[in-house]
Amino acid sequence: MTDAVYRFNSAIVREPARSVVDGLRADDRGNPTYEGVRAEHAAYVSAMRAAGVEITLLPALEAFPDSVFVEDPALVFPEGAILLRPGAPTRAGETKEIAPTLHAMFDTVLDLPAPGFADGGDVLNTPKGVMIGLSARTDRAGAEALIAAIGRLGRKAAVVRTPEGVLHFKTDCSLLDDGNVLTTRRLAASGVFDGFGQVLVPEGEEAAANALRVNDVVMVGADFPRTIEMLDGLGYRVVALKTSEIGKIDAGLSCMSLRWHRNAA
Ligand code: CIR
Repeated sequence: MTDAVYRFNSAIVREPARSVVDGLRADDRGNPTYEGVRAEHAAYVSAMRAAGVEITLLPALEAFPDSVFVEDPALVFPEGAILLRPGAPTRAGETKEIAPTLHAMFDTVLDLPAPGFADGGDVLNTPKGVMIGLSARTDRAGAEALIAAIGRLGRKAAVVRTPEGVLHFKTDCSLLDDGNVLTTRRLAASGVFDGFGQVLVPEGEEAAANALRVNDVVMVGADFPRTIEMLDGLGYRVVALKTSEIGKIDAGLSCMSLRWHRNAA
């Protein structure tokens, strides 16, 4: 058993589908290439393994362009998994696709009840409790139902706000360690991280806020040199990973895995 919320020994990932070029996005910055996404995904999987995580690799789902972003249709904790109800209609079916894997890997698998919606990208697990950001994908009913489900797993959760126009709560933040978060200025301004040490991403590198602490390393988008230098200077072991292709469809490093610490039976 481990307490640190960034200690992981297991993760589920899914191969990108060729249809990933049609992934959802808020602004058109051009399509990502399938080969580019594949390369970014492969490097991510290698970095996860190097960080000490055992990977369960699921096959691509052509019918779901965004299905490589397995973080959104489910939530996992050492105590059990929760099948979510993604807020984008084109992603709703991803839950059914990942359910059998979760049932095979967890003794406890809960369903988020209708009618609310919640995406895993809106959920940040911290040592002080789980934060659930309201967004265009996660509504009040979904967040409230999720708090109840998380409670059934023995954890506490609270609703917070995602800045206007930001896809997911975690688009703008990530946990660096037990007491510190990496966040954008706009999210920090809401006061949501009062009580945490807050490391602000440099202006112009907002997308770097979706970093990922995994065991002893912090994975950061390679296109954000000032953030990398800053975290390096603060003593974090940074692993830079290319995210420019997945970035075109509003994704970052947390989106590509479901991570947890699996306790020995
Ligand atoms: C979407 O809009 O759903 C995908 N194109 C990106 C999902 C990113 N997921 C995440 O931040 N957890």
